[in-house]
Amino acid sequence: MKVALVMGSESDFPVVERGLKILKEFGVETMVRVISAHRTPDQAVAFGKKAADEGIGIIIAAAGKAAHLGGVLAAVTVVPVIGLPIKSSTLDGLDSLLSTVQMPKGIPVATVAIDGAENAALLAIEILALQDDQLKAKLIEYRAAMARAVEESNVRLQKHL
Ligand code: RP5
Repeated sequence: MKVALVMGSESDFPVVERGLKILKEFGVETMVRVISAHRTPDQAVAFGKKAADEGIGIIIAAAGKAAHLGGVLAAVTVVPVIGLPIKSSTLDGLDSLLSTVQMPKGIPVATVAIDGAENAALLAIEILALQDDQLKAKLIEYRAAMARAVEESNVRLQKHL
């Protein structure tokens, strides 16, 4: 199953790319699209409607400002949607966060932190890992490597004190 990373504008890509990198490191198949809920609404609905048939297992929807992309996609598919609010220049991403996370009951969008592309990717991998033992093993090793890095940083810091 692949993960689709959909963003409202090419200007979102520098953030989205951080998640894309992690998905690639884990060997997950991806597709990346620029589709806007406001500027190309027909394409957004069409993409959501055929997502399941195209073998998409999870959609990461990145958008900023009045960030309706995740909600629009989630409205037309039962493929899980992870919302990635992008930090906008005017309201520091609070607008994006609230318009992504505050979905009405019945249509969930699992929203990560503002600009939290890494966690969006890791959450997608965790969902896929429910049915993929190799991915699960990689996630466990990823966590262990993270813990080792923290311990090493602690040792480094102690030397300077
Ligand atoms: C949203 O508006 C996009 O997701 C982007 O975060 C924001 C600004 O888009 P651009 O004006 O940079 O294209 O639709």
